[in-house]
Amino acid sequence: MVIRAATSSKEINSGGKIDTAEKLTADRIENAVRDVLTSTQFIDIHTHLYPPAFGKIGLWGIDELLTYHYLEAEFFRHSDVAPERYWSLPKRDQADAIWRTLFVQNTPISEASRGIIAVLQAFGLSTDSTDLTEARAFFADQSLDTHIKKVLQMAGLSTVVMTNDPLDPDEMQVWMNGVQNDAQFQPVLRLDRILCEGSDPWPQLISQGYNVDRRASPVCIKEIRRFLSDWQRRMRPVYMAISLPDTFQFPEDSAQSRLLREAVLPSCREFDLPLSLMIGVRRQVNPRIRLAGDAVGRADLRSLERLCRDFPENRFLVSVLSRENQHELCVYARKFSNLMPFGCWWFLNNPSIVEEITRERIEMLGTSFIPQHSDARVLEQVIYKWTNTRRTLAPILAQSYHLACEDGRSITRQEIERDVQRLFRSNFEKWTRQ
Ligand code: HDL
Ligand code: ZN
Repeated sequence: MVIRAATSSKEINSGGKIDTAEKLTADRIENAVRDVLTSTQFIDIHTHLYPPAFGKIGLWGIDELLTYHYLEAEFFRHSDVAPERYWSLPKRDQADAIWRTLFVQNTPISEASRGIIAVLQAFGLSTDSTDLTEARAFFADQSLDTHIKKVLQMAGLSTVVMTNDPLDPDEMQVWMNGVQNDAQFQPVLRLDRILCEGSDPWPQLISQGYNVDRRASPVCIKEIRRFLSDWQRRMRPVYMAISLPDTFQFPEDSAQSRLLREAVLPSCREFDLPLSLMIGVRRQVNPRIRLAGDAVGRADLRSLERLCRDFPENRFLVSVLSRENQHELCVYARKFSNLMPFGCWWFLNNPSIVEEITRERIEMLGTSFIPQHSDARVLEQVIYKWTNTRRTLAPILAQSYHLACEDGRSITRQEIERDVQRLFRSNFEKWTRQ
């Protein structure tokens, strides 16, 4: 289903233009909401997408779409192919196996499998073929530059925000060689390798000329700040980011905690950048299924409370992975105006849960939050992820306006446009000083 500016529902006045200042009667609110959501270009504030200059790091096309770790997890449930056997297959054979199992032998009714159907439909491709011949021919025929522009236009996106890991060997090379800035792709400095337990960035940092050590000594702290300054200059990120386990505690007596307090937070203040915290992952609960092997755990958000309270000059963009943490995240957002909740992340990005989270956010925060990001890893996923977001949010937003009307406050299209701009653009632009 392709995002198109709705035309029939537009209320055209005698002058042939929409009267956006006109107070909407109740029966016209939902149409106006759908129309504004459809015709507004959003900013996708967290993805794993890349412009052509990043080469193979950027994923696109049917074989990558089908071997998405969300679908691999579902494949292992439906198939008796052992993970080890699956991993030994070439990518095309993996995609064939997933298509056959999830789309031919079973009905694609899960969120992730329906997404593939929506993408095929959006490109006018058959959605019930027994094999991938037609889809592969279509994608093979696309030139990436044009294809990216078309896909972002179909998804109703003006901009996508990347995830850039300065310690990933392939990605580091792209930055070191100097990469052309692409206005539709905004960089983010991702710090998992530095701040996550279990990672061992030190040899690589030392090889890049930084005098660091595992104890996070005062010299090391200074060197990590120099590293952050070098990469801020090279990358010009719109924020710094880290994903954290459900066990995340702050403060605690650890090198990571010292690095966060004495290097990362001061650097964010120095460069006036928000810090994105994505909290609640339980990494590799089933290593056999690799990227699909991560799970979720309820976090102790008192650590977030201490960060927001003790660092009022820092701005925090926060997404939490556990459904059980959502309500308290809203409450914390009411306590701390340097906390911006965003998205229905990963296992939460399903209509039943998106609805619950979005309704409680509107009830407690009005429009002072960022409803969604796609987390897309493969380019064409943004088509279905944003179609789903618009489809799920329209009735929720409309209902909020209906309640306001019933309580005595009428709504104009202009106000709906202002609210949607804020939710999907200006809250982020303001937070990142754009
Ligand atoms: O750490 C992250 O950015 C997460 O979004 C992971 O990439 C996760 O694997 C994912 O793809 N979630 O949608
Ligand atoms: Zn992500």
